[in-house]
Amino acid sequence: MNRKSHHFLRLFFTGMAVVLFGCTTLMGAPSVISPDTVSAAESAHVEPTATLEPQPADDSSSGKRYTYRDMVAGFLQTGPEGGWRKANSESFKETAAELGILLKFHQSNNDYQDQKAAFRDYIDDAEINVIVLAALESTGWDNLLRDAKEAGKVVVIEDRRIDAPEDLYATYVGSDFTEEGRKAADAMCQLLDGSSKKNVVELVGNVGSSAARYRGQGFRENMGKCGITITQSETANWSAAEGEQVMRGFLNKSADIQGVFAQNDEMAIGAITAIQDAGMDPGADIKLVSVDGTYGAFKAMVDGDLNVTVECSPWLAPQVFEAALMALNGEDLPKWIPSREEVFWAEDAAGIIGSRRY
Ligand code: GYE
Repeated sequence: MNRKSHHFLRLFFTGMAVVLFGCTTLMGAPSVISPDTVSAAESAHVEPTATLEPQPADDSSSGKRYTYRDMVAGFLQTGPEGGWRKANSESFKETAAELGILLKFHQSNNDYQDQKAAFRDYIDDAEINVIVLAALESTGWDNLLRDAKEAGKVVVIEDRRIDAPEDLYATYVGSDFTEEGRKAADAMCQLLDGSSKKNVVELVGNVGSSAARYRGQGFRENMGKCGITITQSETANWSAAEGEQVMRGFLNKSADIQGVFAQNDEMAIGAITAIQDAGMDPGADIKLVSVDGTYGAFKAMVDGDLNVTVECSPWLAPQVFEAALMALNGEDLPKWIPSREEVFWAEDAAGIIGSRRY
């Protein structure tokens, strides 16, 4: 499809977005870049929808002033992993349509080599001026980042941190995974308060990801406060099916388990099935703490099967696109723009579940 037809489609979808999404403006909302700026909409967990503000005229004498309509973003998504990932993808598709950004979307089916090959394709794609990466693995990106920089592309890392020189990308937009781990351990300490034993098993995300590494690190930093011991730990690759299978293995090895730390909600939901099949009461006999704050977790908390979920917001696209536009216009950016996280307890779930978007 040539650029003219792209342009027509973009105008059409943009017009539709203006009609469909009403007049609350992302552009008019306080900037989402500053980490402590939390709009009212965000605190209600409803993404501020964007419509098209009149863009600054391109009259700057000192070179081009980019607007969202000039942005062609190549988004490198990981692959299907459950509620969090689905919401993260929706955030980019919905926000790009609202802002009039031409979004090229690639999901790698959780195949690291595929994701790196797609990154190379985006570097070679002359239309693309912004590349957004949700990295499957935290290492191995330096050469691609260097080539992207030399090709004049803005790169924004979203969702998962990477280990690469900071000058090779504009910024990282995402969570403090270590703090999420600390919060999970603090919640488990509260849940096990008074218990004579505090044996906890850990369901780990995919081992190479920064989310898995730092959540585990944070949990271990704080679990000592109350004498928690991690007796078994194994990857279940973020999935409910593997979470169930690994939890069965844990229970077969020893039923002397007082808590489960699941590094995401999907794996916790799988573990709940395994605990029920073992004739035990999840949420009571065995306490469960997970991370993400997806709808499935709220449902499990309302059902009394999950005790706590530590939020990790997937609605990152507004912050990502705003940072990318600033980078296109040569504006300075912090090297990390944190997303906003809360901790949700089962006793509050019924009153919140109705307002959750994912
Ligand atoms: O916690 C998990 C998803 O990278 C923060 O990836 C994300 C994690 C999230 O599979 O559910």
